[in-house]
Amino acid sequence: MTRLTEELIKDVPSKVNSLDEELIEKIGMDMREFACYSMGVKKKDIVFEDYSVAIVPVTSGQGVIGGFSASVAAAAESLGMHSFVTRSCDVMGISEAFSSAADIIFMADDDRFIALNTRTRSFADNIWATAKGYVTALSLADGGLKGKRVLVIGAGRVGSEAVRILMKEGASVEVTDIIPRRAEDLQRRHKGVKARPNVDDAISDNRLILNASPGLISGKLIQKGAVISSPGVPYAFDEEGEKRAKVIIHDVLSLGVAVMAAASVSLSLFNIPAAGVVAERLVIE
Ligand code: 2YJ
Repeated sequence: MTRLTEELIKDVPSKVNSLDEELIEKIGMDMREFACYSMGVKKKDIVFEDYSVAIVPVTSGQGVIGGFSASVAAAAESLGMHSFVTRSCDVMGISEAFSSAADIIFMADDDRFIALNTRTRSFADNIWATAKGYVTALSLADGGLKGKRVLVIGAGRVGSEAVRILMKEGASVEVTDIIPRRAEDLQRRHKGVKARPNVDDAISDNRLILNASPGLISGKLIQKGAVISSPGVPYAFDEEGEKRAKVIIHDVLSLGVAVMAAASVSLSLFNIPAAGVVAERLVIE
């Protein structure tokens, strides 16, 4: 998974509020409604304002990313949650979050990004939340996916999870990756998934695309009227691609955080007391 950088997330806090307008235009829902819908709950069932969220900066691996914690805090605030970044990092930060009675603790190292619900002791994982959120957004933007062909670009962790979720939605899934073996692995793992060895051909053959790769996509390959949901960073599209596509849904952080937040809250709504489980395993399946 691509590591975020200070440069990639620098606009998150200032742009997070205008995301609502963009989402309404593209998928017919604002961020709160979208996050709830992704979890299969109604907007009125989650009172985001009741939740206190702590973000703990984590120094392990390549260390703290300037603006990362503040961006997660801004995304949680935009949902109506009360959020704060702990003064300390790591274990000291976690103890600070607990002693401040945070309901949900967000923390990320270079490999995992989780929202840990301190009431239910369960957690939502960013890889799952990103895949779930972007599949949901694609579905909303195109009036459902059942029986439709969708191409997943990138067979990494988000792409693989997206393939699994799309199959459950009843889509007919194609997958492509610059390393063809990875797409073939997914084909082997999921009955009905078709691996496409040539990335460019796969893109130009498909109108519905979920892009979970860090590569740039030439606009020449994009079909007119394409509907694209693109969690991949950096942003993959040029002017021509933007002109040809009907919709491109993309954001570096906030959408994933919103679904993680809704997932953590939904778990307490459903009063599921399980420890250390990824949200979907309980709520969706
Ligand atoms: O606390 C910090 O500032 C850092 N330890 C944050 C690290 C952020 N982690 C990543 O960028 C991982 N690749 C996961 C990010 C998932 C976003 N979709």
